[in-house]
Amino acid sequence: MPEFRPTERDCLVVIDLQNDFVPGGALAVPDGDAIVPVVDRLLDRFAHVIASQDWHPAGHFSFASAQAGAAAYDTIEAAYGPQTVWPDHCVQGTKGAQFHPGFRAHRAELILRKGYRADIDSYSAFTENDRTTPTGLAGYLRERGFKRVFFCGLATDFCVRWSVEDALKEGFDAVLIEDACRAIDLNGSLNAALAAMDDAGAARIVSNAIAA
Ligand code: VGL
Ligand code: ZN
Repeated sequence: MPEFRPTERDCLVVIDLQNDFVPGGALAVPDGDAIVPVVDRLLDRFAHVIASQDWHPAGHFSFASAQAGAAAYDTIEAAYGPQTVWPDHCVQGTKGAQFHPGFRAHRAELILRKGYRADIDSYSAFTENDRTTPTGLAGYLRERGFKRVFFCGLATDFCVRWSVEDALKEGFDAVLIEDACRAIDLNGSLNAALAAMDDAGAARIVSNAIAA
């Protein structure tokens, strides 16, 4: 039985469903493309959809290639604290930064780009990794009158997790649609992310719980 019937106060946020995050891409999330048909069904269940797009300038400081002596997935010390460094990915204007071709991104009312500042990464769609610079999404959602935000996309343990936690901090109800997400899972980061989202007060559901 569907438990969730989206209303005008609900929106679906699709996090970073981009070519570089699926198998074959520069920062492939294992099985990341498996969510494409699940997200596609979700798009028909929500009147309001927002998409985030990881959008880095070439040579972004979160790329291991920009940090002498660092390898991908190492942790470096940024001005604002520890930061994982990644393979070059989602460079502005490249194919890897484009949405997955199976994602009907034209359903999105807003495309929120993030990670475009040369020296700050942004996992969350709300607040950059310095934890102080806002992206503007909270204000947008409030002005639109949304109360509850449903999250899907890539990756569960980084950009989805940080977005869910920030949505709650900003006073929205947050719902993680678990089967519409996949994780990178670095050193147990998936279990840590699920526990953190639970503790923060997020609901966790499967996509079939949402009424068609
Ligand atoms: C992401 C690492 C770096 C994500 C983005 O979308 O989860 N992860 N940039
Ligand atoms: Zn990134």
